[in-house]
Amino acid sequence: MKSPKLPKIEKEFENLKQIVLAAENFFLAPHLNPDGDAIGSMLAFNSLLNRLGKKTILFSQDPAPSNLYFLNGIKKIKNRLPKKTPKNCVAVLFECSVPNRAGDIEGFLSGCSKIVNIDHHKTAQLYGDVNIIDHSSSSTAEIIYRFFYDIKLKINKSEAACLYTGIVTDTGRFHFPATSSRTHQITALLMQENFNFSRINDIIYATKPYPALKLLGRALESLEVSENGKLAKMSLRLSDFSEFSAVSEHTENIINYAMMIETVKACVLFKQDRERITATFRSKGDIDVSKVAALFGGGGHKNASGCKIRASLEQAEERVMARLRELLK
Ligand SMILES: [Mn+2]
Repeated sequence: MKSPKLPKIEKEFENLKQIVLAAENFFLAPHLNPDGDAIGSMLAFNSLLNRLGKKTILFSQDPAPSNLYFLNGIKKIKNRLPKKTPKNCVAVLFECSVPNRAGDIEGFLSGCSKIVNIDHHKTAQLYGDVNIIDHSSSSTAEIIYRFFYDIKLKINKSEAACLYTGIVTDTGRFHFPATSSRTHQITALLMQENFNFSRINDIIYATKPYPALKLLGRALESLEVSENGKLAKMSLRLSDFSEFSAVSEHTENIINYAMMIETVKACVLFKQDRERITATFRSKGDIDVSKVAALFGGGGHKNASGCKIRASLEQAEERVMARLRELLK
């Protein structure tokens, strides 16, 4: 599959600069189930706009992860759309491959004068009036950093903390292959702002709620390997969530435990909620699990992707596992 020819990022930065300087009202939204990168990038960009005297509406249909509540401005994010789209409002979407990845915002968007699409995923479609898509960036935070540089605004301490959070979470603490020397250079520059990076890492990586640990135990108990140890599977039932008063957010990172098995090339975690099954995939090397996610209407990266399936847990497992076995052949 050939990816679409991307517009040059310098030119798109220039277009964004013109829009940012000209418009008064902005609407900012991350993808559903927003992560540290989408939220951190959005908050830093919000701060940039506010410093330029712009009015902003921050929206996220799903709540931001509760461990990100230390980020400056996060409490301004509303989970309800305003009744009316303000006049000449520019919508800026963070990591939304298509606009409805931000939720049910179609009506609101139709009243916006322009749409800006900022993303670093291969799944990004070019639906915006401005499309700032850069596959070479480890994170959207890296792109936002470059925009600060471009618009010649010196990053402040709280913006640096937001962008650092985006980079750290999206690179798995500088561990995933998308991490580049530029990622480290940008991080080094951010750290000059003297925010408490150690505390950020403590909050995100060394703090776990009790239900999350109990759920991890249940997932590990369910762990099975097949295809000569190449494929791993874990499952969490609705009853596991209710037993420990756990929510979906408590499953974060569980999938990575299956990847610790040396022989495993791909793994999947199935999570059951009231309406559907969420399948989360990870893989190593050239095994492209985003292809499997796409077959079920999902998306993501080559080595990290996911999808949602309306079926029973057993049916979803059967259908997805068959595709994963094909992929590993
Ligand atoms: Mn990201």
